[in-house]
Amino acid sequence: MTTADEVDVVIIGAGPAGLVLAHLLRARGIDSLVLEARSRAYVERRVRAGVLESASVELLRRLGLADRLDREGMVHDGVELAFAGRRHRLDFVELTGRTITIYGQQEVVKDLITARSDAGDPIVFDALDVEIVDVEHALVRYVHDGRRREVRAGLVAGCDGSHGDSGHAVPGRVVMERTYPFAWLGILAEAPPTTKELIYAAHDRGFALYSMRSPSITRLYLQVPADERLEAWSDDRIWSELARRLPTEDGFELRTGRILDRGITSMRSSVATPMGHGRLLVAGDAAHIVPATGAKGMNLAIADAAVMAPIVEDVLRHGRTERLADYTPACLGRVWRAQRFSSWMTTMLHRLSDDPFQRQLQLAELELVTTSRAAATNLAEHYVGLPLEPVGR
Ligand code: FAS
Ligand code: PHB
Repeated sequence: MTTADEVDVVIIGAGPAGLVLAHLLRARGIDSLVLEARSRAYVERRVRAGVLESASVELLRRLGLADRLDREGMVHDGVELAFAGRRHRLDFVELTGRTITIYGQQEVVKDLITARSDAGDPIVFDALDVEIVDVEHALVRYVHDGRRREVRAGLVAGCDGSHGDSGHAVPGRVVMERTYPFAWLGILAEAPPTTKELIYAAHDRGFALYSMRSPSITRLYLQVPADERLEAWSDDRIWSELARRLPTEDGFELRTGRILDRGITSMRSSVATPMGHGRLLVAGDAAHIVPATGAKGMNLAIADAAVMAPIVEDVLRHGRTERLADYTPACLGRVWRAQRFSSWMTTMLHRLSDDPFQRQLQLAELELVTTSRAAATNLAEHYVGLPLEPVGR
């Protein structure tokens, strides 16, 4: 039994890209149907990113979606780089006049889902077998509660992440990618942060990142081999390796606690173009992946949505279908700037090999960004994020 529905836009995926797009479209009087493969409980507890760029925070504020973020988010004026046993602070406010906000991705997702539900707008959770039947005419099928459903739309937004299928509906899509020979083991711990800001540690043993989520919760990462298994890391081994890599010699205190969540995330970069075809536009991780070192993934997803929304309005409300061709070029400038920054941060901070020459180059790079104002400004500008207007190209 198939039940047909009609909607302006079908959005596949209820992550940051899909949910921000849904709210941006609503603000333009454009209705949408969000189809999410997982349950609400699953997407709201999935621990992922933690850093919101200033432009992302401002966009959420403009949408009236930042009340809890403004109450609970942790505003950071800078970041520390630790290497050769010492910590070096980069002052974002002094260098760029802007800040970042630490607020878990799952909290952003919760806020956006709650706001959408309160507005009575539909999100279909547990939507299975989502299929873009006709990309030229925006026809989508899916199964929900055992019933086959069909939706006709003006446009489809593929926001289904790095494992989603929507990008495969783009004929002749070119995927450029690189993988790194390591991954991140990440934990969420019931242990109060002992510093005000994040610490990126480039230790001889490997990279470590000291982050946080609240005054009682820390988020920590360790570089591990690309094929590492979580079972190989007991709690004790995780904490002792973090203590060896983080700058304890320089007065930093690592507090341990109950590990609430743990996982291994691959480190890879990819860009798939074009970011759309026919009546399909693709956003976020479904179009591009960045290594988490630059804290860009979630912010790029939000930026794609900000680019897409006015194009959707021009197409659906003003019949300007030529604007569909503007989407990919309007996103790619920012995407490649984020790829460059994330790749540079990743190769500067991680143990790449046993080659002493390479290690000396890394240390020279780290000394440069912590002593040269020009180099520090370049890092800070990309870390706090570029303004949401289209970038370059
Ligand atoms: P998302 O993956 O967030 O959302 C896609 C949604 O689509 C998901 O809810 C998924 O269930 C749904 N979906 C998938 N296939 C579907 C289908 N066929 N039908 C319907 N729905 C479907 N970035 C950082 O900046 N910092 C980090 O520390 C960081 N850590 C990460 C850890 C992990 C384990 C992962 C996987 C990613 C991490 N990222 C991090 C990157 C991450 O934050 C992404 O950049 C961000 O989630 C991108 O948002 P979306 O593009 O919305 O994709
Ligand atoms: C996080 O807090 O999850 C986080 C922070 C900075 C990064 C990556 C992840 O670069």
